[in-house]
Amino acid sequence: MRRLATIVAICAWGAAAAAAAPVASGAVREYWVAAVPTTWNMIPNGRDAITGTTYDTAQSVFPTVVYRRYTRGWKHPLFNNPTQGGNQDLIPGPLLQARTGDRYVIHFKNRDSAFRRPHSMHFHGVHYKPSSDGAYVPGFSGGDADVKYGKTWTYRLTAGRDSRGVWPYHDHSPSMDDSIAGGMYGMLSILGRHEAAPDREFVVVFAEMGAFQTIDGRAFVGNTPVFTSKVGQLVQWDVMAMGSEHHTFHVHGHRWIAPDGTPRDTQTVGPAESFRIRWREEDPGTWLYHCHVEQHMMQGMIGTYHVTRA
Ligand SMILES: [Cu+2]
Repeated sequence: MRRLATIVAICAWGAAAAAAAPVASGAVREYWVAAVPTTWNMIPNGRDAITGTTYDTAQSVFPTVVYRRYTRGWKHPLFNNPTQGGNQDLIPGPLLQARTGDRYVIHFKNRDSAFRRPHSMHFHGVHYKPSSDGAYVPGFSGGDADVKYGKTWTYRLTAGRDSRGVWPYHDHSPSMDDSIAGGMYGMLSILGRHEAAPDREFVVVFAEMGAFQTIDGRAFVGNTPVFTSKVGQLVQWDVMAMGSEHHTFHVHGHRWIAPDGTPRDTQTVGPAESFRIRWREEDPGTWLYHCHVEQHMMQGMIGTYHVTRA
């Protein structure tokens, strides 16, 4: 069953990649997403590989609600992220890909049978009417912002010329505080109309979770995502932060060109800020990537990036 699910997920990602190819006029990107309960483990292997400190499940496991991608009609679950593109399952939510000029149609269902809280999806960086805002304003909001257990809502968004890049989405319902602390967030990834798609796309979400600092909901090397690429590939890092803290994205042995034309190897990112970084890979080896706020790194915000020769 697990193998079947993997194949279905891979096929879906193949289709998504093909759909992301440039077309003459804007395409409709239709996604099916649900809020689902899960029991999440931030440290599946129970240890910090760098210091040797061990953690038991009483410290690392908690019940929560997350976004999960589905096939049409919420029939079958899919992986949220591409293979080796980040933590594939549950946290963060589905990587919602499009190109400028496209329209998103995102069908959302609240399946939070554990807490039966209201939920929603609120998107940054795109154009929409108030009925697709997903943010709860007492006395003003409609069904978009307060989707009750068992109910659905369809969000309609447009990726404008000014939407190129990566953007957060997150729960903005009355239960948003609990939801965001529990991992209910994800990213939109929007390419330019005729822009080359990257060969590898990595999803990095910095967020505090209880006593730990996590990347894609995991803490410490061996638990956080292992990103992989080959020399010669165009790699793209989609980075964002959620919660209440600032983080410093850093990858060892690599540099990129900032918008002002200067080379960099760090970039700060605050709550709900996001950016993407690209380079043509030329440095084989196993490298660290991490938040360079030292305390955050020691509380789990660090992982490895593996580059093989072509
Ligand atoms: Cu940090």
